[in-house]
Amino acid sequence: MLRKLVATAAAVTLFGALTACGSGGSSGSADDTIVMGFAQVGAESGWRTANTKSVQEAAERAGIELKFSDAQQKQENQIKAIRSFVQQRVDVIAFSPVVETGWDTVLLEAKRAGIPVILTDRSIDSDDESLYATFLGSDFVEEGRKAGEWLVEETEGESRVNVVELEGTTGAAPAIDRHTGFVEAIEGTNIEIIASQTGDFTRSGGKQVMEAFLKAHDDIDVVYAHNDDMGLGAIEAIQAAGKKPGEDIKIITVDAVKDGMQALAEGRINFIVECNPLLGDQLMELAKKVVAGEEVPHRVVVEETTFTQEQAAEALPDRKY
Ligand code: GZL
Repeated sequence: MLRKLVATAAAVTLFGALTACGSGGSSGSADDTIVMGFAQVGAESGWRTANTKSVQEAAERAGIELKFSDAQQKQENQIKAIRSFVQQRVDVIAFSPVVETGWDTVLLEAKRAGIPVILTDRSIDSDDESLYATFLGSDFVEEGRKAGEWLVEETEGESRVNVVELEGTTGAAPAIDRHTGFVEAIEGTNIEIIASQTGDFTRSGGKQVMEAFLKAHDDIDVVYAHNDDMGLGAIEAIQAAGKKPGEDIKIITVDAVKDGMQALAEGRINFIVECNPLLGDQLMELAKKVVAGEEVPHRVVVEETTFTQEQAAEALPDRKY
């Protein structure tokens, strides 16, 4: 329902003045197709690739025209994309904020233009909750808790357990919250995080940081990686150091993408907390309601589970991503 400015200068001025006041909604054009601007984080991990595929296929199924941008994990690129969607007068904007802060200005521009915003996957840290209609995504603190609780149970009775942590992108909601939840779960136990560093959610980042951890520490018992990709990179570093991943050094990751589940089933990872990337259909349904001016919950939490090595072997054949 892209607004079609009329041809004459006078009409455009009048029409422009109306829409500039954030009238929102469509210009009543004959074409009722909803146009969504989607500003994706990037293509940094298997999770992200699966998430992009889910959004694109769901838009197709829902008959929603998708304008898609890949920010290559740079906030300035996401901000540019959102500004461009506002200028194109799309009907709704959805995005996964690469980091939690620095969004108020551009989201205020979308609000003033009358274009609703949906946060998907990651959230923002803002005092103004009116800047977005709803946030559809996982509870990352709970994901961190699940990882920590498994380790507490797994290492019951051991005198001391040294953990190195491969953190996600600095400032990103999943990185901040997965750390918070894990620390909560291990509080008061024999488990200690002896080193933490960001691997930026990438396999290469996880490998480089793990190589440095192995050089600096000879008493690493566990790797807690904020996503499978960094955990898979850590496996490469552990093997190169002549140690057995999953045995000499236990590995816990988050996501449960196919490569991670394969390593789990083969014993190179010990436990995975699922983070479901298949948000596309829910996003499109929320978008239709928001564009129609219907009430939607301000927070929609995505359901997900956990996997042990045995459960991974069973689940692998049916995994969609
Ligand atoms: C989590 C998502 C994270 C994944 C990573 O919802 O934002 O970003 O855990 C991805 O794999 O890079």
